Amino acid sequence: MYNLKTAIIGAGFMGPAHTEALRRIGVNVVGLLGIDDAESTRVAKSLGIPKAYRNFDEALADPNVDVVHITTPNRLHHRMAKAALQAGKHVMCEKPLAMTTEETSDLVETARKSGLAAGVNYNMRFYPLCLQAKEMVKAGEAGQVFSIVGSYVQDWLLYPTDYNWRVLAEEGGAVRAVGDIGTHWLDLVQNITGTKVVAVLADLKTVHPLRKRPKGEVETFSGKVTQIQATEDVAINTEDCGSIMLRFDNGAKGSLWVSQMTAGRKNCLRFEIGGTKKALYWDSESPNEIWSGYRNKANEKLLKDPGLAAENVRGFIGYPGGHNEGYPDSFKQSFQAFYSYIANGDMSAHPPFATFADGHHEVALGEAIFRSHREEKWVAVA
Ligand code: SOE
Repeated sequence: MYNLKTAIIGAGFMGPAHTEALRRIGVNVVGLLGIDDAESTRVAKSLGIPKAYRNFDEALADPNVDVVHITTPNRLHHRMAKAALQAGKHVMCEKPLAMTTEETSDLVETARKSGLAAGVNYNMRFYPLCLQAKEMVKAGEAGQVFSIVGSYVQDWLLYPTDYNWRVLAEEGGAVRAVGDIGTHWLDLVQNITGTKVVAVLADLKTVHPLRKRPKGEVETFSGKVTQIQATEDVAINTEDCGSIMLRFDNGAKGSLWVSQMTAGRKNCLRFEIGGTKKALYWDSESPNEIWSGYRNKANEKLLKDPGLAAENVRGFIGYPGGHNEGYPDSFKQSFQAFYSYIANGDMSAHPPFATFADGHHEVALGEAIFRSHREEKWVAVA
């Protein structure tokens, strides 16, 4: 549909998720690179991708490739995103954009100079009712927003025998639960309310300072269903959970609880936005409904339905009301926004997807949260 060809870099949880979403919008995925030859070949074959690259340089040198999706461990994002832009490819990078603000500011600059499209896959923005919440706030339906609270909780790292590259600071960054999932919540609520977090006060906790690392890598979420044989002890210095108080630039106050160890919560992002006219509540485990709370009349529950959505949200809804949409659909819509932007050709327009500048702000937030936790004080976001 877009006449653009794409290479997927990374073959773990995200590489196949990106591939599936791209195919749903008619993008041709021409090649894939995994961690080694065996993984590249196996995953490319299982997804029916024609080319299994042997290394990153080969992917960049492929004249067929217009767009590169980076879905590797975070440690590699900076080097790869920079090289891809310099090779003239548009880049869609998984979150977080990179490990430090030194890296992300370099990427913002590289993207600016390149004149190419550069996005970060903050897919949560693209749940239809999150877009609807944004429209409600923009239209003044909530009144003045003064509180933004919520959580993002999962349970796939509950046991000390649960392991994945994300738990290592050198692979994923100094903050882990914050950098892996808290960052989604922070991007989402700022995008909905049109605000920016300006200061944070964080209190983080590593529940398992020692985890059992299986010999060989473990795919994200797959520890729950895989029998692990041999393991070795590994010291962990990233947080399993924590709370963060927030100050927003419009004067709103807020708080976020983040945890990858809340038993029974599989992948659950919740927000509650308080305004002077109404409150809004949404839960990613029931993504097809959004609650509006009122003081002087009955509360409302709006179901996802293109006929009931704001006009500019309709284009991001793939199915009629009653036909539920969820996680994979949010990838589809995120990429639809990104590829339409490329096809449109005006790189100065403000896109609905998260830009590298947004990704940079998120990493700056992560650094402020880490510093606040270590120094036990409020920290302004640089
Ligand atoms: C693992 O915690 C993870 O896959 C995140 O990395 C994703 O960004 C989130 O969408 C689901 O959980």
